Amino acid sequence: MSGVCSRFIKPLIAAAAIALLAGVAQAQTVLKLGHGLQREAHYGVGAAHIAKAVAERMGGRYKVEVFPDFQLGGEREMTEGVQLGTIDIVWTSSGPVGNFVPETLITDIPFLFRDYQHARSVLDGPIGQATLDKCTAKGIVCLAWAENGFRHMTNSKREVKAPGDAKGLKLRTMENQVHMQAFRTLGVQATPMAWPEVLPALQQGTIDGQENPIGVIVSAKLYQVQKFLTLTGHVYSPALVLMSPAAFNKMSPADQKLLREITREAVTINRARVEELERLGLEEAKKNGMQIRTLSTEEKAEFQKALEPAFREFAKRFGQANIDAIRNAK
Ligand code: EAX
Repeated sequence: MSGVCSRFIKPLIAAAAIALLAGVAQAQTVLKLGHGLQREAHYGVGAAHIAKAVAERMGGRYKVEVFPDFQLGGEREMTEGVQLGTIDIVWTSSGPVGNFVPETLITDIPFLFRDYQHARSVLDGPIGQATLDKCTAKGIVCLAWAENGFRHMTNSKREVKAPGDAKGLKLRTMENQVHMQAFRTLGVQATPMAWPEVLPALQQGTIDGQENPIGVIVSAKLYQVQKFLTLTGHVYSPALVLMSPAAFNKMSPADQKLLREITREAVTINRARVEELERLGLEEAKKNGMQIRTLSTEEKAEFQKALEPAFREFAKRFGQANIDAIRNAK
């Protein structure tokens, strides 16, 4: 009897074991996360936390695979991928997102945020949440506001210490209507371009300059092709962690909640890295020959004054009350 049993039982146990393993293996969903910076830069450290925490805290149901350095395309292209469901998660600057969720554009207005604490407090508060809630209707799940940092101007032609010095420069901007309008108001030849095209364009001299946070400037080693850096801090550049509804809606409510929690943890790491790179990056830029100009409060006020025609347009577009609610938030 035992011979007969074992002849039947063993294969049954083996089959059950295979089915169980296959079942567990099938249950794991791989989520592709794309971003545009190096693994050690301020998006990369956040993305790494998401991948690690998901592996450790979601019971093997999910695995996040991170694709840095624009492996999945430019930020506008990756945001489109989230809408189409070809990319599951994207960590992007707010730059191109305004083309999909226009409500985010108000956060791109120059000189809107006083400093990092002000920006984070507004974006993590009711104003920021109300904007995130607008994403769903546009076919995107906005998991959280993140951070790119205060943007500064670089160019290869001349020192910029007043708005007039920027006039006529061919400056790459993000594909962002607010930024383009602001720079055109300064008399800059604003040239919208996806980030992966910028370094080649700077190397070939088809553009004179660009503007970005220190972390991006230094991570991309722009000091190799840009001589002048002016610390204008003209825009606080938020970032956003976006998810495809196709992937998000397949998650259980508990897993959705846990992923949002993990993403908020990742944003804390991202924000700390922004400030760390800003400190370290200035040293590195100086060491690599960049001529760095810090603007006095009065000089910065000159840029704000020169932008007044654009501010009038932004008031019409977004409502002065909405702009003041952000500007005056504590
Ligand atoms: O998000 O395109 C830009 O200038 C962004 O700051 C960069 O891609 C990082």
